[in-house]
Amino acid sequence: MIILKPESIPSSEITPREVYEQRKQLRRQFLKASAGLVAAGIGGPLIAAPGREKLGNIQKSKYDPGEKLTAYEHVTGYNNFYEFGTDKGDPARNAHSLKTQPWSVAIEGEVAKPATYQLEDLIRPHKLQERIYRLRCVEAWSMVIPWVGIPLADIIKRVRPTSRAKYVQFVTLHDPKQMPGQRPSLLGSGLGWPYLEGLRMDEAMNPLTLLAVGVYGERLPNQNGAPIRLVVPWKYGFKSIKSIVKIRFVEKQPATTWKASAPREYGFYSNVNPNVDHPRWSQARERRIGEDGLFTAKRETLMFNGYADEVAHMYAGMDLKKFY
Ligand SMILES: Nc1nc2c(c(=O)[nH]1)N[C@H]1C(S)=C(S)[C@@H](COP(=O)(O)O)O[C@H]1N2
Ligand SMILES: [Mo]
Repeated sequence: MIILKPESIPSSEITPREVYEQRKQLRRQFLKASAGLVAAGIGGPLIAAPGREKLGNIQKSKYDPGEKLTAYEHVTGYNNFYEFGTDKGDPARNAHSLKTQPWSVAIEGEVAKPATYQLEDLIRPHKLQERIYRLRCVEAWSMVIPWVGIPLADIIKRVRPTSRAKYVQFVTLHDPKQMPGQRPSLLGSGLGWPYLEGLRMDEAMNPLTLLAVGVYGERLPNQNGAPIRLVVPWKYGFKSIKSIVKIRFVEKQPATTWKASAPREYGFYSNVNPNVDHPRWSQARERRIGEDGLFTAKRETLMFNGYADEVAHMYAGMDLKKFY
């Protein structure tokens, strides 16, 4: 278990108005969450209903774009998690069948000590951080999400990859009994299972890359990839693989699900790039979930989703039209 201590989100002494408003909004979400628990007859600050469990001891981080947070209902109600169906509402409806406790994560391949860790053992030595990141889906919508997690780099340093480790592959749980979207079906997504993702070692070690265990100060709801998922904010959302059971260090660029399914449309890198269109649509603009109305202007998509200062150096000299 991650040790749980109730904690409200403190506001720093002086914050720009927008950030302050956002803090207020975040606090309201917390109050709403606790009200829900009391209404459910569970009450008490330490205990939460299944799927609504506060995480304690969360360190604030500098990662905060200062934009309005996407409402909790959208973050947890509008999801892509094809293991539970292809409609945006399917994961929230269906992911209750995922059993997230106990959960173990295998660390394999080119590492000093390959081992299978109980999730708690993987997480416990590290301090949880809140990081507010933009998430830009390849489908041209975006959100601003307050994740809770630990930098992937911290875990990688602990498991000590060998010098042959050039890439990291991530694997989602494969269990059609728990994941209806993995059962053969005419209405299925057509994706192969398990869902696979990968990063180059420098991308995996980049300080922005997060292993998330929570959102909005609470343990991840199943539909968001409980109990542990990746968040790579400068890449299209599909790189942020959910419900991870295996992290494998490898020499060669590993297979990834979307590239395997449509290599002309999805590449290994999948960096958010307004200048490289998807073959079937433009990537220049995006719709911010929750602010759409008939007259709401779409937002310009930013190079590397706005994280160029932190990540552009990793792609210096690469033709990003070729390495999409
Ligand atoms: N295992 C798995 N991980 C996945 C997906 C999926 O279908 N299966 N969808 C991806 C896509 S396309 C997006 S946009 C993000 C969405 O994360 P969220 O629902 O927490 O916003 O998860 C990504 N991770
Ligand atoms: Mo996505």
